[in-house]
Amino acid sequence: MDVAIADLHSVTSAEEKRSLELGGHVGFNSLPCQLVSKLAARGFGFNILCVGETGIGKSTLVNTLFGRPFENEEAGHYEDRVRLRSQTHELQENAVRLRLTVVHTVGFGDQINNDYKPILDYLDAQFEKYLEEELKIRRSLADYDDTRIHACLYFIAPNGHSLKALDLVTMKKLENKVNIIPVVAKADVVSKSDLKNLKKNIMNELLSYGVQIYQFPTEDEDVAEINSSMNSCLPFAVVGSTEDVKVGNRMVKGRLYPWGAVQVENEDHCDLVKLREMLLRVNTEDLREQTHSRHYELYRRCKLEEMGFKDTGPDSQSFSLQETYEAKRKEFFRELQHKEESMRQMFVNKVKETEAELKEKEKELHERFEQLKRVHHDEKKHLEEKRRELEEEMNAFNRRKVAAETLMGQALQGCSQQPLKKDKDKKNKSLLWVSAGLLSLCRKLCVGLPIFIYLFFKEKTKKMYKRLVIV
Ligand SMILES: Nc1nc2c(ncn2[C@@H]2O[C@H](COP(=O)(O)OP(=O)(O)OP(=O)(O)O)[C@@H](O)[C@H]2O)c(=O)[nH]1
Ligand SMILES: [Mg+2]
Repeated sequence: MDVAIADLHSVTSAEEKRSLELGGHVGFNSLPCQLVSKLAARGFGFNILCVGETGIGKSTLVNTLFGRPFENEEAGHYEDRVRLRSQTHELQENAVRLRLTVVHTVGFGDQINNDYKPILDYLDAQFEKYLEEELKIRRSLADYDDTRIHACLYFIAPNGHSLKALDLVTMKKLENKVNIIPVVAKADVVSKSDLKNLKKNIMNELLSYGVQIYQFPTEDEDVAEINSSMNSCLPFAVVGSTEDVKVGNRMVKGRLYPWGAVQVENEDHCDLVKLREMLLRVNTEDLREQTHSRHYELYRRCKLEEMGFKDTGPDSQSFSLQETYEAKRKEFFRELQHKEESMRQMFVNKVKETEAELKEKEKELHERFEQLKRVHHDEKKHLEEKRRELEEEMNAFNRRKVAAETLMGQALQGCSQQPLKKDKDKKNKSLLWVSAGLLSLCRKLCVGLPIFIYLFFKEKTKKMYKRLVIV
């Protein structure tokens, strides 16, 4: 039985597909209608990113495109970095619901460096969110709130001859992440001929730097003609306004000037209608598809390759997810072991180094301690000697003091036995002895004051001695 089925399978696969005529109405021709009604019931999501300098007219243009004012918060020039501000709106046109998300750059062009980095990060973050959902075991992509950006309106300033360096760099960075549609903002501020030259220069520059912008698809013959003519109109020169101005006896959206009115929906005045046509009427689905099949696929491929997944092995054999997972797991464990070993080795080396350092430090401390001990011992010895010397001096001084006191006593005794007429001389003699004793005492006590006392008493003594000699 198994063999028979296998044979049948090989026969049918080998055969060419045959086209068969149906006998009557079956009903599967309603498939597109089923799809349309299903999609219409689910609603559509469309996400637009507006990249442009502060005050270039981003919010006004989006308001003009959708014919209604969305919330608008003006940005200052003092942002410390570029931010992205996102707003989501539920719109309905007849029975079709559209969940429109508009993301604006805030502070773009006000920084010196890397203005595009937050934009790239934002785009990657939306891809990453989608990839995470896709890789989940229980995923619900049908209800998933897709935040991936489908179209990027890149606003180019109307003044100047061409693109700024920042515009070129940013568009080059964004080209593989989003569908770029360049627009010349505030096109009403330049003359028609200047605008023509500006558009030409911009396209030439984009071409020479190889910047890939979104090309309206020309494969589908229904839209091939209009899309190819629109491709030649790029970048669209747009004017935004939500104000109603009176032109003749009609009220139209436009900007009023002393010399006349710029009608935003007049194709002779600007390309706003063309942009709306391309963005919202003809190529919305292609923009969504390109986002998924080109930009997201590229992100997904790079991300999975980065994670080590691949479709084919080294011998060009197809590689199953299971095999990739196993190979990756083994590689991971090998790396882990290798890392563990190297870390262990590093730890051992570090311990050894620290141990050696500590030993060295201990030795130094020991030497220092010994040195201090020696110094302390020497000082102690020195102080001991000093103390002994002082004690000896004190003893000698005491002895001399006692001798002086004895002498003084004897002198006083002798003086009391002399006749009265010699009283004055005896008094002088005893004063001499006292002075001599005091002088010797002072000399031993200190250096400064005794010198003074010594000199004083020396003079006194000399005078008395002279008088004594005379007597
Ligand atoms: N001449 C002219 N002025 C415009 C045009 N579009 C907008 N403006 C004016 O430019 C100013 C800034 O417009 P916004 O739409 O707020 O600019 P923005 O880029 O959203 O500004 P931020 O969000 O603050 O970065 C307003 O005064 C608008 O009226 C235009 O097409 N032509
Ligand atoms: Mg704004």
